[in-house]
Amino acid sequence: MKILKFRQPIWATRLPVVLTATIIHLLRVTSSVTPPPLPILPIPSAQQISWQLAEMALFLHFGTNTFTDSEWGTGHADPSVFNPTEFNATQWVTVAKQSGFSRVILTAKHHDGFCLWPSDYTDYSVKSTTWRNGSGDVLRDLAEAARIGGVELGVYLSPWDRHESCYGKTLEYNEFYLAQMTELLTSCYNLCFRYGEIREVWLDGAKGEGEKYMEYFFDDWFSFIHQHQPGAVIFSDAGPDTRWIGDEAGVAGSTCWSLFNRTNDMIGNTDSKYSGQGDPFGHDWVPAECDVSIRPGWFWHASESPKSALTLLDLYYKSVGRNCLLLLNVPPNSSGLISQEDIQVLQEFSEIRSFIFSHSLAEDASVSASSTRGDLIDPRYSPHNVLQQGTHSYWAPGSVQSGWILYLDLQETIAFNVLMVQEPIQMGQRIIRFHIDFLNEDGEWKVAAKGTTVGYKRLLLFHSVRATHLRLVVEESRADPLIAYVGIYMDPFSVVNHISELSSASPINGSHPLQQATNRIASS
Ligand code: FUL
Repeated sequence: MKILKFRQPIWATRLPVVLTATIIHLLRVTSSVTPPPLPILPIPSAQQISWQLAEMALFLHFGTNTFTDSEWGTGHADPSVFNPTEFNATQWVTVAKQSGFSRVILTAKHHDGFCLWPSDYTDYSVKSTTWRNGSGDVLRDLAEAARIGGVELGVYLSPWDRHESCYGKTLEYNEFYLAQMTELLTSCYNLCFRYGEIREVWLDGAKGEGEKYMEYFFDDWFSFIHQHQPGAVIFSDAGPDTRWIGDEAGVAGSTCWSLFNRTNDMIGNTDSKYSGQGDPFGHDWVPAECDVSIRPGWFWHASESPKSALTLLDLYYKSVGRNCLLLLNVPPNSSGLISQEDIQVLQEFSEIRSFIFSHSLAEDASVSASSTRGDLIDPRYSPHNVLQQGTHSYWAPGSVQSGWILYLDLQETIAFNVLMVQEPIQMGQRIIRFHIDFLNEDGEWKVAAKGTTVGYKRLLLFHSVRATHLRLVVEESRADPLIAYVGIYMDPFSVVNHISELSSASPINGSHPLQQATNRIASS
């Protein structure tokens, strides 16, 4: 039997396509689209944006100090002490990934001068150890594990070198340092594989008192690093790409600008207040990195234990939540592995973060604004964009408006105690001061929390409020404020000392904080 198939005529199958194209064409000719507002300078480079989006990086302090129970090695420890019999870089990378860190930074050389890669320019390296018969290379294994695990790699090459005999001789040492940097950043002279893409180069001006005077040619080093690894950001006390926050406690100023004047700060001699807050009038974009160790020391010591997961949560609010990157040091132990106690804490920290932040309680809100840029039907600048995760889309107010307000109708009464706000930093950092209000039962607007700068991400923790209607009011801004994201959350773990400030002490002692918080919510 022959089956006759019904065939649409060609013109009918193409009709929907033709109609859609015609509508788009009509829209184009009848309404002109309002262009985006101009960015306000300075703005970040593409590398700085991708660095900031990472939010957290894991610092790995490892070397002879790990075996000699020291922090600042003298530079004269016998290299044979370095013998991490169970060394496994894949474990380091797995721990980083599973706890939400997408970048790892290794102390390729710390102040003692011992190199974790077989440098041709010194005999003080893994080459002179019995570990793997002198053919091991910590950086090579880490680079390989990071590449396979999809984690970004950074290196710390300490300028201060207590081993190298030419340290103190300006030209000689600058050549020596740059030669070592070349080994880290480029392929070797016969093009063999070295360490692949390096995303961050970390260096500082730390030096003990009374040590030899040494002038570092930072500008030469920085140009050279950018030439060889264009995807890398350079960290130092004063940039060029990311700056030190000015303390080793992992805490940023509650006002924190990515704007900065590089010429106002000197590597090795920073003004911690200036570094901690940045500069609303700064000409350079140099966002801050908050470095802190999970343990009291930077290197592993058998006698020390890690901070609690709730302390890490507090640090997260005070670093990532204040427009910075959190660089958390988790030092591998003398067997060459990250210790179980540290892994346990990192896992809890990760569970707590996803418990609080995986869903905004405002995700189904309806959002309106005091004004909106462009045509009302143009979704480009719509207030509704602030519910979308990320910094790509944003709400833009109409030009030259004096009040900048976003209204959120949550559709039901919701209890929350954390606000997250983000600016689209690709357009520059703008907001100087803002507050969040809720409508109380008497129909009056009450302030829930106040904040100053926002930048990439601002988290405010406050006493819990229950409300159906909220408004975010931008009080002062360098230019029309643009808002990429607004989210509200409930954090049952932290305690508020006073509005907008967190306590560092945890209210919950003992076993697993997640379990305790869940019990607390269930019984309330
Ligand atoms: C400082 C160093 O002196 C410490 O040992 C540690 O490496 C810390 C991250 O930076 O400048």
